[in-house]
Amino acid sequence: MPANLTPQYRAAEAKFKAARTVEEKRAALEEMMATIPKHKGTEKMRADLKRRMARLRQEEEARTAKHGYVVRVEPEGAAQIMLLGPPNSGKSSLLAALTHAEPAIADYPFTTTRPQPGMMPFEDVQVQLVDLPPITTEHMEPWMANVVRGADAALLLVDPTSAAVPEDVEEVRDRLAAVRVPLVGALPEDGDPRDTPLETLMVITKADRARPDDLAVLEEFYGGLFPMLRISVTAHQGLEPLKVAIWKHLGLVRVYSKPPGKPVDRRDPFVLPLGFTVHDLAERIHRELSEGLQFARVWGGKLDGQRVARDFELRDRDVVELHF
Ligand SMILES: Nc1nc2c(ncn2[C@@H]2O[C@H](COP(=O)(O)OP(=O)(O)OP(=O)(O)O)[C@@H](O)[C@H]2O)c(=O)[nH]1
Ligand SMILES: [Mg+2]
Repeated sequence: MPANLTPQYRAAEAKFKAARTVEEKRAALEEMMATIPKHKGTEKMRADLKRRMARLRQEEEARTAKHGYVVRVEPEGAAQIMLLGPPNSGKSSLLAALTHAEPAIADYPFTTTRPQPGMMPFEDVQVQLVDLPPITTEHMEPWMANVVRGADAALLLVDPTSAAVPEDVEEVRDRLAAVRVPLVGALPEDGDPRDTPLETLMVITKADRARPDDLAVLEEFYGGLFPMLRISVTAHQGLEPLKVAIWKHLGLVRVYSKPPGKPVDRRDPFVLPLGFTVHDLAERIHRELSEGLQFARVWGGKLDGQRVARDFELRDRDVVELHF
């Protein structure tokens, strides 16, 4: 669906780009949020705006924190994904299986006490996964809300063999909702503006040990709320489908730029939110030149080098030749 951005939105965006101070940036982002058309076609862009606001808030908090320590995980790669769940649900095991990180894994609860990032290769991009301590009604690290808030998405890990399921999962959702980070299967059309909802995939772990009854309970509880996948780290089941689902869930597109008359560079795609246009890509590449963009040629889908306008919305795996 096309984004159909208004001149008011474009003006606010220009202000954001010109902004130097945090206050100016925040004001411009708020204006962008207020003027962006609210429909399905701008859903990912709105989520992107919220994340930028959340990150700005994190930066401010980090600067102004006087007591205790501030925990922050610098985002890297195409997206940042939080691993959330009750104790022992298999978060660290999944991080170890999908990245080169070597977290502590143990059969007792509360093994993980600090955030640990790792990079997950997926085709030609890298996605950052962040392993986190468990969340329960009695215990949530004080920095958790701040770290989780700026993320692009989350995996909610659930051990179907746990005697506490699904109450232990509800505890995680409740505690995060209480700090205004509700876990959602899909972004709400019009949520509470104070919330930063996190798009969440539910990952049922330990499939090698799960009984059909355990799975039926979870299916009944959460089937309508979250996309659900089953994995087993021990038996190497479901890990490739999980990676594909994570990428799809992010709603990002990979775009390869091609200088006129030269071959395409496929090594290092630009990663953009769905709804970004040829003009947005030009700005990513060189901001000063982007106003001079004449047209672009696109290869991908039905296009084989045809000219497209500046407001052409890019699709995953498009090859783009920009003409200034
Ligand atoms: N059978 C089986 N056991 C698993 C699987 N994944 C993890 N485990 C076991 O479950 C236990 C907990 O795993 P962790 O990865 O430490 O769980 P966690 O969610 O990080 O735990 P905390 O950090 O304490 O919250 C360990 O004994 C793992 O070996 C799996 O796919 N199958
Ligand atoms: Mg752990």
